[in-house]
Parts: sequence; structure tokens; C-alpha cells
Amino acid sequence: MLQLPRLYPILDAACFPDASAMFVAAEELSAAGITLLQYRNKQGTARQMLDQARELRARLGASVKLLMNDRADLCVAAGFDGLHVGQDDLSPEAARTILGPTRWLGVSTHNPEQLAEADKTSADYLAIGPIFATSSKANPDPVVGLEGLRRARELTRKPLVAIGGITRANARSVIEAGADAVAVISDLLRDPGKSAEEFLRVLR
Ligand code: TZP
Ligand code: MG
Repeated sequence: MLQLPRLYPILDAACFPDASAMFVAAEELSAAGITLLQYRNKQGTARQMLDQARELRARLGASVKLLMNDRADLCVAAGFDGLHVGQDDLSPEAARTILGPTRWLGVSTHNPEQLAEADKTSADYLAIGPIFATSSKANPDPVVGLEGLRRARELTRKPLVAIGGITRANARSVIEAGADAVAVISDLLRDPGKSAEEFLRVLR
């Protein structure tokens, strides 16, 4: 079973004025010591996404595992280490046929039914959320809360990632409720290096 680092930053292209600002943030996160990063781009074309993904790979080297959001084809084309799919993307098994056996596959879930279903697949880790209110996702599912996270923990032995509204102030409580890792977008945006260092400190 895969060992996830406790901090799982997500670089969302929509949160940056341009691609160069996003690359600078990625380098700052890497310098702060993160070892896993998801690239998320809901607005870009396939070609823009592939170019940006390759640039991330080139800038971050092998010390950071890179996961592509949504797109199995771009994951493979960019030489990424894994893929994260949601409920409206390729099914985990369809994604697996493209990824092969060794690339990491993560699956987003939002309730106990989806979690139990995803647990039966070849997913390497499961995500559950939103744990808290979030403004980083369009049309988010209902908030799961720490209590929902505790229940999710009982439904799977796969590594469990908590997502949605997680900050340096509440991250510790999320790990204590049973998450193996916290996925974060907005609380890493302002001064990414310093914020990542603080996350890593509270999650130690
Ligand atoms: N899926 C559930 S919540 C969320 C996603 C992609 C957004 C998380 O962003 P933030 O800013 O850390 O709440
Ligand atoms: Mg998706």
C-alpha cells in the first residue's frame, strides 16, 4: 500500500494570474519540502495542460510526485506519477487501463456510498470531502465534517485524503479524525513556501 505524505498540495491554475506565477508557486512549495503535488486545470485546453504539466515536471524534477487531475491521457503524456479522478471522470477501472499498474490512482468521494464503492476498485488512495466549506470548487457537495471523516475512516483501509476548507489552523484536527493526508488549495496561495513550511510543522 502506498505511503502518502501528510501534506498534499493542489496547484489550481485558476488561482494564478498566469502560468509563470503558478510555476513559481510550485517551486516555492518544492523548496519548502513538499513531496506530492496535484496539477488541476479546469479551464485550460488539453494542449495548454500538457505544456504546463511538462513544465512542472521539468522544474520540480523527481523529488516531487506529480498527479494530474481529471485526465488520464495527459497524465501519461506528461510523464506524471499518477492521476486523480472524480465521480464524473473516467471510472477508476477505465483510468487504470490507461495508467497501467504502477502509476498512482486517487478517487474523490463525497459520501459513504461513494467511498465504499471506490474502495472496491484498484484506486491507490481515496479522497473524501469537502470536510469544511470551500470556495475553491464550483458546486461543491455538502460538507462532510470531521464526524463524516471519522465514519469514512471506518469504511476503508486505503490511504484516505481529506479535502475542502483545510487550513493550517484545522489540519491537525483532520489528521486526528483519521485522514492520512490533507489536500489543500487556498491556504497555500499566499506565500506558498512559508505556508507549506507551517503545514509541514503542524502535521509532523
Ligand atoms: N474537492 C472537494 S473540496 C475541493 C475540491 C477540489 C477544493 C479544496 O480547496 P480548498 O481551497 O483547500 O478548500
Ligand atoms: Mg475530476
